[in-house]
Amino acid sequence: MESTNKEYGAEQIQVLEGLEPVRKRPGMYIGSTDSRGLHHLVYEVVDNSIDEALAGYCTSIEVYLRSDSSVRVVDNGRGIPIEILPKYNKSALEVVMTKLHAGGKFDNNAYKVSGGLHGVGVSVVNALSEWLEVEVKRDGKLYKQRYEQGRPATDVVLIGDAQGTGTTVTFKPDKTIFETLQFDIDVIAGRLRELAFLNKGLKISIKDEFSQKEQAFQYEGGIVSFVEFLNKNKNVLHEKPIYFQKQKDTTVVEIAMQYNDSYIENIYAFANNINTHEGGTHLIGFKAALTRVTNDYAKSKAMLKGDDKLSGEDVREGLTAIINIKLTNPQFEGQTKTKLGNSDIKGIVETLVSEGLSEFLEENPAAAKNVLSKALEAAEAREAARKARELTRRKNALEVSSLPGKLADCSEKDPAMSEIYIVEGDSAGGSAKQGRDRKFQAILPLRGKILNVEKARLTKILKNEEIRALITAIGAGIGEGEEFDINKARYHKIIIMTDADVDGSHIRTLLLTLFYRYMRQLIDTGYVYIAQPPLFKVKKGKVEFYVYNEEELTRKLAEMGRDGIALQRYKGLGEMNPQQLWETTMSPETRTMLKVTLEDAIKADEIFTVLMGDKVEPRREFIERHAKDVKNLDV
Ligand code: 0RA
Repeated sequence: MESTNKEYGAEQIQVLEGLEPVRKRPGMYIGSTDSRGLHHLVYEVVDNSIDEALAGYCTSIEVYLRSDSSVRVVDNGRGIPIEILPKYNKSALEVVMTKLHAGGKFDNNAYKVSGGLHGVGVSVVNALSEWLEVEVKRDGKLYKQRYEQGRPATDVVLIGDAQGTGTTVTFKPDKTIFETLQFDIDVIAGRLRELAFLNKGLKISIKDEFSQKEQAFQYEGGIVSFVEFLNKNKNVLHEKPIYFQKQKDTTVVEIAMQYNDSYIENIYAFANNINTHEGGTHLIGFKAALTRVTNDYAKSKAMLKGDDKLSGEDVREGLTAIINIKLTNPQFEGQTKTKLGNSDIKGIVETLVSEGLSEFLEENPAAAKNVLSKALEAAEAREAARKARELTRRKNALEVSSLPGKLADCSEKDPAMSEIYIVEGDSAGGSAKQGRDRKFQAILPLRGKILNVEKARLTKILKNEEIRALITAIGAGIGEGEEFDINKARYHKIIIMTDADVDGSHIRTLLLTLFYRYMRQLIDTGYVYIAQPPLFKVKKGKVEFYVYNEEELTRKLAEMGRDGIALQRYKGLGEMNPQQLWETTMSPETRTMLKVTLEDAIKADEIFTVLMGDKVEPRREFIERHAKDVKNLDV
């Protein structure tokens, strides 16, 4: 911060006291100063407008990404009050913008977004911005104030007359604080769409002023529309989603759910509009109620005999659900502060969901029948799987080594230092085995395509030879809960190496689907990579080098001129000898690899459902829509 400012008055010093800790330790307030923290700034400003919507005064929020890296958020709420607060001898606006946690003092919205990293207040955004301008429309007038690094650069200025009410905040994140100023419109749009679903009727739009890309979200159906959106590419078991909203004291529980014929469980839980990625007491209460009510119903209809029971997993197979709760004093815990901790919420949610579900099942016998027969089928399959697993355990115990025969393991025993290359085909596998550094690189060749796990239940998946080899080689298990233990992973780099053609990309998608659906922690922890073999070898005289994509080739050829150039195109890994494969694709000194990250679970689910599921039309549309990004996509 500047210390040479001559007009350093008492008021400014007070302001500095207010926001200085934020600039000193930004991570404490927004989690981090990387891309994630940067995006948090936008969410924080939008959250303030959402609070106005929750209070019933705001119907529209517009977000603009501008080419100078600034962001503008426009709402039509009441407008931040501008009258002077005697206690501070400043306008309420300036206090809101320059004091930590000042926001909550002026209104009494009980469900205000707060807790964890959320609801830290728009003043935090101000503190971390090179500049911020706020415009307020109130009482027929337009007012404006500008700040620089959190300090007022102007007074609140009356600009002129105005129609309507609202607040516009425009800010440019401070490049001396953030590692990057690059906003990702798709990431922001994902969160805005979520907010539009959670706040029925609210209109939220985003426009990238540079690319002119624009999206708008408004859902009269709220979370019912959310569930329909998530299931749009799936075959549903009942046309109308189950929906209910119930309240106990100050806690409001809203649920929408709909089953489809897949084997996947897709539950998103929110508390006060925050996506609780890490779950928490509301999710536990929901699951407990679902398991109990479904079992009670099955018993009462004589669908279960004796002591037979449906497990939690059985009743959640093919379930898409949104849990949306509003509570006072939310406690957010966990690594990313997205786990709801309030212990009384479990019981409240369990009671209300039990009521809502029982009512639905009694009133909708046809839907109930479809849902129940799916769960009973899942239970049968689970029992068969248990028997199959016991069988393989006994079989494995008889073998000298349980590692697959095709695996050429590395000699290193520390997983953190070890890598495994999953290689398409025996011939490329052979080259990789010869070319590798056997100290820390293991090779597992795959014969042909693995089973499409999107279309099969775990029982069938576990019978697949190639997948079993993968599971035992990686060593961490497969599936949910105790069935998978990331700490048992035998390698911390799992590298998919396939040909740069249609078959190769198909195999890569099959493997990624397996990891995403059944070993997701491998992806979340950042263990999964995609090898980048070269597409071309260019030779001119004595100079020889590899080229990894088409754009690079065009550029190089233009630089060198085309005369006397010998160009070799690699269609498959098999065309490279072991030494070439090592130099271009496997040596840590020279290789480039893509790390697989899937930040947005909703988008990832769509991708895998569409690419590997059995509906043809959405797949064709998806591929046409993404044709530019994804070459060689054949599914
Ligand atoms: C304090 C009090 C009131 C509204 C707001 C803040 C407010 C803040 C933001 C931030 C972005 N948009 C906003 N809209 C409103 C209540 C004002 C009243 O009682 O009239």
